[in-house]
Amino acid sequence: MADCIFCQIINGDIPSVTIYEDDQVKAFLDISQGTPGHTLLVPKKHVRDIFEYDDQLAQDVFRHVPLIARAIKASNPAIQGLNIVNNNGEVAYQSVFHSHIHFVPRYTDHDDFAMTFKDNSDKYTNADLQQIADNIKAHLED
Ligand code: DGP
Repeated sequence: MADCIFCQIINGDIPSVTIYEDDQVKAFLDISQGTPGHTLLVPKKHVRDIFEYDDQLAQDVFRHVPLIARAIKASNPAIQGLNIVNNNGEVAYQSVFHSHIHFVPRYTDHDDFAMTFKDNSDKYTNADLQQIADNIKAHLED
């Protein structure tokens, strides 16, 4: 897509610092470097978000996740952990609408990345949870 910044990176029209590339994917440093080594893995095929993946694309992209994760971890002994994040939709903090997976190395529990969600477990009965699960299960074949 001509006006997609990640397509332009994939095509070499915009420079990026590449970590890995093959026919299906490219991994490059995120310009924001939320923490040092912050990397993005993107499919070369333009898809907006996870909802547009078919099985083949999922295999082509997600099979690279451990490879990239291990390389980042091995690159710096100060890395204690790694958050792997995939934002889908503006409400979920997606700002570039070419699907991508963030790899954010973690150095300490007060480095420059945070991810929190509220514990609402006291608001749900087992029946509520079962109903939610049944509803999701009913859509697995969609
Ligand atoms: P998200 O908010 O999940 O859509 O993440 C988009 C990321 O893309 C954000 O962390 C910054 C990164 N980014 C945006 N523009 C560029 C760019 O031109 N080059 C690189 N390397 N990264 C970019």
